[in-house]
Amino acid sequence: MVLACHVNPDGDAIGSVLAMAEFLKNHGHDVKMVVANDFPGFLHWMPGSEDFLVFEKDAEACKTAIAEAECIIMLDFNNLSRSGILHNEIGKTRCPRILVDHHRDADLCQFYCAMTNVAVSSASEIVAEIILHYGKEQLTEDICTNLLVGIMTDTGSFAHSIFHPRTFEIVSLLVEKSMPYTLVHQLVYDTMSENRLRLLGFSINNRMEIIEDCATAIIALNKSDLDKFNYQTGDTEGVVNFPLSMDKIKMSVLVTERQDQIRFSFRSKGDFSVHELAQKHFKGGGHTNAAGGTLTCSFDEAVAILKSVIPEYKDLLNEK
Ligand SMILES: [Mn+2]
Repeated sequence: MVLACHVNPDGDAIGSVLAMAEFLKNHGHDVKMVVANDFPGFLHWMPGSEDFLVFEKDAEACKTAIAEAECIIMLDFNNLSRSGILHNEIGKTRCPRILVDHHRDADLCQFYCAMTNVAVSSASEIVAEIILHYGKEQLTEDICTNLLVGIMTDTGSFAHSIFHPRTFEIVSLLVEKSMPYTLVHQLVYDTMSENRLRLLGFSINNRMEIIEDCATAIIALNKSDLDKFNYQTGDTEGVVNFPLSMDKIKMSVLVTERQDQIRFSFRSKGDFSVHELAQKHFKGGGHTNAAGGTLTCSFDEAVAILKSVIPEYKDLLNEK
């Protein structure tokens, strides 16, 4: 059995896969975990994460695992295209694919079976429900720690994306057995390099632009900005959230220049759907308040396209 998560994995992707993998192993299954590229350093401590097969580092092992799988479970993404370079390998297989996800607009044709719910905090929350279905005693310390990371990171430490009290009930079951919550929080959030913190300061001070009449903030970082701070994977994680802490801002967008594409990260408050905007204009999507997208064009063109799209949403962005 192969468990896969999306390219550029975050805490929820890694946490949900690790927890599901351990649960299945505890029930005698042979499980391999695959991901397209490495995950950020602040997730490397997560129990079991050293067993991930990373395509970027070991393509052959990933290809073999996927080719031999009798079943592939995809967690925290809902379209094969989000699995990055794994896309081709998974696409070649004929085994059943199972989806466990919380993003909007799943392409259900790609799956044999789908557990998808957009009204939960995270894929980790769905995995917790699946495991709890078999009983509380199935929760081990490592399962709890990994699921806690997933829920904590996808909700910004329980600040958003919580749609019902059940999330807190699950979290309370997890913290009973997990590593101490304050330690988990510290291991994820208090691990910045000096460069990363300075990049955050630079992003806000030097690269944040406010579009007043659209209640929007844009932070655009080109390759030389990132190089200046010796950018490492994950260093821009969370940067997009800061502008939303301003009262007057309803949408925040981070644009970053990557090797062969321009990446967009969108966040919003309230009912304004960045999912729809990202889907319509930036070949992406995600959730109502958090979405991503990419364009393959120059950095300047990408920023220009963004700035031409935003005014279309002026009325919605100004709704109280
Ligand atoms: Mn997620």
